[in-house]
Amino acid sequence: MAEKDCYISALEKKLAEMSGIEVDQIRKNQLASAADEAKSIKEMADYVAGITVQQTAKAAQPSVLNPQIALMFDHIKAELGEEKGSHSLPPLQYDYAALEPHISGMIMEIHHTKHHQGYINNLKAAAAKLAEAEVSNDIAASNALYAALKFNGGGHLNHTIFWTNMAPNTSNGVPQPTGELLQAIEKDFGSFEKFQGDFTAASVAVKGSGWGWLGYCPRGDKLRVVTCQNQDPLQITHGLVPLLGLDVWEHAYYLQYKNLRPDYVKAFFNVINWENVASRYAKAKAK
Ligand code: MN3
Repeated sequence: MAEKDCYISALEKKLAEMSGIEVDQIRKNQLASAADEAKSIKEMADYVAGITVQQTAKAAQPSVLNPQIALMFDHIKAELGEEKGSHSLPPLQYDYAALEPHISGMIMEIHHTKHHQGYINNLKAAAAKLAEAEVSNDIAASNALYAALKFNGGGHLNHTIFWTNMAPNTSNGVPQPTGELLQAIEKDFGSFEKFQGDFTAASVAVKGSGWGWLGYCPRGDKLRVVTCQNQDPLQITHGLVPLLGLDVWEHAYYLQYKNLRPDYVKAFFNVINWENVASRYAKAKAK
């Protein structure tokens, strides 16, 4: 962890040197406390545009490319089948209004067509810059792009998983997991209700903007509930395979639930697609 922090702070310093953007401003662009996603997306677009690729190696070049850049694109390819730089908005498997009354059609439409699309636009811009940096063998500029690749690549990945984690509720009650997934939940959390409590508490408690997750730990063969800030991708952040994610950025619920995040998290449980979660679990376990 400390090594990672050290690496990040070295990157920030390098980026500040190269781009003329102050470290504080760079941190701000990591959007630790941003609540307004649209504004964040615009800021990130400016941030990517502000990075200049050097044609000649004027500054001392770091010799190591941040390996998380390749990992980010590997995870996107595994989820969406997309090659680096060629990304598009995946269609939903249900109508925007199909999750009502739990999540309104207006939220779903804006969230999908504006917010998710915004991440994709920025990811493509960042990937194009990365390709330029690779051609010039400008490792510093490549590494400097990681914040933007993580934020927008993470946004693309997280939202893609999130849409598939939900489905219209065809019953009257709260849908429940079954089979091996249910057994694993009971083994690792005690009961489904206990899991629901843990997931809810963690998601509600995310400070500012972020995500609540149920993830699979391959090393311990264990399910875990964790949270991520901003659009940080679960696998890169915690080493867990994402099974079930909940967007708790305010834009995901404000139009319907105002500031009542707990009500939104409760409503989410009515539209969880446990079949999708179970198939992700089976795939993760089989690896
Ligand atoms: Mn969102």
